[in-house]
Amino acid sequence: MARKKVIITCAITGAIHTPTMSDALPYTTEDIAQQAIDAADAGAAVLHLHARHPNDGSVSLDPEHFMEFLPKIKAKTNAVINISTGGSLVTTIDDRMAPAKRASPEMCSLNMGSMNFSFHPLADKYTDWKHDWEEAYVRNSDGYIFRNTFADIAKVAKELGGDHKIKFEHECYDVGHLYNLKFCMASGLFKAPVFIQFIFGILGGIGADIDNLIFMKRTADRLFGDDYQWSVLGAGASQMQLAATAASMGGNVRVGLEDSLFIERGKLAASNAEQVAKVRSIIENLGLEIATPDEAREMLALKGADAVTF
Ligand code: KMH
Ligand code: ZN
Repeated sequence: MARKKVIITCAITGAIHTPTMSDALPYTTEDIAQQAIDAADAGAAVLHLHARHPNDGSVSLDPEHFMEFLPKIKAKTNAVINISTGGSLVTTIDDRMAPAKRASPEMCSLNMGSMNFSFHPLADKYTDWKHDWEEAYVRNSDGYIFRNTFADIAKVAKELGGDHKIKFEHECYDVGHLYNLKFCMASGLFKAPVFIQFIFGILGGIGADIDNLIFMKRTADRLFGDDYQWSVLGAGASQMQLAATAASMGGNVRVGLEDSLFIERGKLAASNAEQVAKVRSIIENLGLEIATPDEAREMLALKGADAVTF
């Protein structure tokens, strides 16, 4: 049987890193749009997007900030747009869903459990912060709970999966999240095949070890059989190694400056596209092919680029 093609997702800016940490982290409308377009040109079939306040790079859940760059990206690429519903540790699920409700993209993220989600150790690495908000934002992440209760998950499933027909990137940061997903599927919230993002290396989630990837994959096989597709996101230094392992094991991969600011040990990436080009070359050197956006649409059974509202 022909090996499935590999879907590269690129997560362009996220809500963890701050402008001080890398000049390459995009936060203006133009930069987010251009880096997304370049990432798609480099081989990303799916673009996972958050918005930032264009003046200082702080995290924004304002749907209008998303609407400033989404049409620009759509005009220049055929990439699948995936909008985050997990962009804040401190606001309600309604606020987190607002951008996806406005844009009705083909995909959005759905975080599959409540957890500690902290990046406070990064705060000690920097002294000259570019913007006033950054240091407290990073330091205080040790005090927040990333809330994704069963009620929250059900709300997202109904409000975004229902009439909007949005397909979810089920973000699973630990083995228990796979069981949460299984429970939700049994309750009728999600239909097979689901698309699972195995996430490694977030402080609060499972560690970035290949043993853990194998364990997550075996657990998912046991729970979901053929009813799922999967991708791997290694946060920080593990990004490329876990992506290479995932591709070798038959999975899909996620890269991007949301997940790691680096291109190799000690060297900041110049752009999202640079990480996409690197992972693409790893995949192709393994003798595998990357999926185009239309192939990703077919593999994930997406509603289609014409059914979005941007
Ligand atoms: N930042 C990633 C580890 C979301 O946007 O919903 C997880 C993420 C969450 O992408
Ligand atoms: Zn995200």
